[in-house]
Amino acid sequence: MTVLEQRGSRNENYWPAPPPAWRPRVDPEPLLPDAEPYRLLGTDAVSRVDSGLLTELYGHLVRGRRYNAQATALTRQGRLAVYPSSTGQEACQVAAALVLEEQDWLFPSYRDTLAAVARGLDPVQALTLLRGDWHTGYDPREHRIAPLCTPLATQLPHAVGLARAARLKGDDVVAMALVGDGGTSEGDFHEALNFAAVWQAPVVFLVQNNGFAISVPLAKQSAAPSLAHKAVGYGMPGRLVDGNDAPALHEVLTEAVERARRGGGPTLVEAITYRVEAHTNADDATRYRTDDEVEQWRGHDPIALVERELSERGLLSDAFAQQVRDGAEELAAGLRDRMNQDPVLDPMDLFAHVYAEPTAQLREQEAQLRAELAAEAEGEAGSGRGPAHETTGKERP
Ligand SMILES: Cc1ncc(C[n+]2csc(CCOP(=O)(O)OP(=O)(O)O)c2C)c(N)n1
Ligand SMILES: [Mg+2]
Repeated sequence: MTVLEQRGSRNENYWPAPPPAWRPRVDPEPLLPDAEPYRLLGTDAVSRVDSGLLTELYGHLVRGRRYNAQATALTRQGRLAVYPSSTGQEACQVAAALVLEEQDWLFPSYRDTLAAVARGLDPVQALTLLRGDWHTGYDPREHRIAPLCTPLATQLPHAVGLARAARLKGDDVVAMALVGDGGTSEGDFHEALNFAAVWQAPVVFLVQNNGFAISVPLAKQSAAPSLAHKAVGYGMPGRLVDGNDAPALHEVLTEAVERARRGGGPTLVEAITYRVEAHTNADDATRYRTDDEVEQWRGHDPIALVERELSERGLLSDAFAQQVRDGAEELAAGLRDRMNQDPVLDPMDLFAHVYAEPTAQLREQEAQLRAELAAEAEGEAGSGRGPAHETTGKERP
C-alpha cells in the first residue's frame, strides 16, 4: 500500500483537526522488503517456472557472457575506449530487458549495454558511446532506450519524467531505470524516487548491488539495512532479490512492471549480485578485494544456476547447448568484425544535437574548428604530405 492509498487511514481521532503533515500516514509494513533475497532456483518454488522461459533466459545469459568477453577483448585491441563489464550481472541485465513491452522504456547506465542488447539493440550501436565516437550511437526514440548515462543516477529523474509525461498523456508506458549500489547515494536517486512516489509514476527502479562503487565496498557506501529499505522512506514497496537468479528476477520485475502499468506506482528492486570483473578495463580490482571473494561469487554464477535447473528437467541436451554456444559465437564474431572497421566521423558532429539553439560560445567554437579543419585540408593539399602540424605562434592558449 502506498502513502496516497493510506492517507487518513490511521489514528483518525488522535488530533481533533490534524494538520495533515503531522499525522502518521503510512503503515510501513507492506512496503518493507523481505529479510532474505528472493530466490527460485534451488528452491521448491522453481517448479512453477515455465521451461520455455528458462530456456529463453539461458540463451540470453550465454550470449550476454560472450558479448561481455568480446567487448573486453576489443578494449585490449584498442577498438573500444573503455568497457564496464557486466560479467556476473547478466541475469539482471537480461531480466530487466525481457520484462518490458515494446512501448516501454529502458534507462541504462554505462554498465548496462547488455540490457540494451537484450532489448534488441545492435551491439555495435550499444557500444558506440564507449568507443568514443558519435553521441549516443542509436536513436533513443526508435528503440525506447535512453542514452547510456555516465554521470551517476542522472538517468533516474529522466525515467520519472518520461513515465509521468506518458501517464499524463494517457500512454501505456512503463520506465525501467537501472542504477548501481553507489548511485543510490546520489541526490538524483533521492529526487527521482521522491517524485516517482508522489506522482505514482509508472517506474521500476532496479538497483544492481554488485558490491562495489569502483573500489568502495557497499559497507562504506550505505548504512541502510538494505538498499531496498530505502523505498519505504519514499512510500513505495522495496523488493530484495537474488540478482544471479534469472527466473526470480524475471518474476519480481514482471510484478513490479505490471503494478506500474495498472497505476499502482513505482517499486524499488534491489538485486544482490557481484561484479566479477574489475570496474572497467582501466581498473585493477586486486588492489581492493581478494581472489577468494571473487571465487565464492563465481560459485554462484547466474548461468550455472540456470544450467543446473535445465539439466534437472532434462532440457540441456548436447545439441541444445551447442546451438546456444554457436549463437553466442556468431554474435561475438559479428561484433569483432564490425568493430574492427574504422568509423567514418565528421568532427563537426560535435556540435550537432546538443542544443536546439546553439549558444554563442558553441557557435564560436564551431567556427573555430571549421577554420582549423579547412586550414589543415589546405596544408595537406599544398604540401602533398600529411596534415601540417607546425605551430604558427598564433594558436589560442
Ligand atoms: C556524478 C558522478 N560522480 C562520480 C562519478 C565517477 N564514477 C564512475 S562509476 C562510479 C562508481 C559507481 O558505482 P555503482 O553505482 O555501484 O555502479 P557500478 O559501476 O558498480 O555498476 C563512480 C563514482 C560519476 N560517473 N558520476
Ligand atoms: Mg556497484
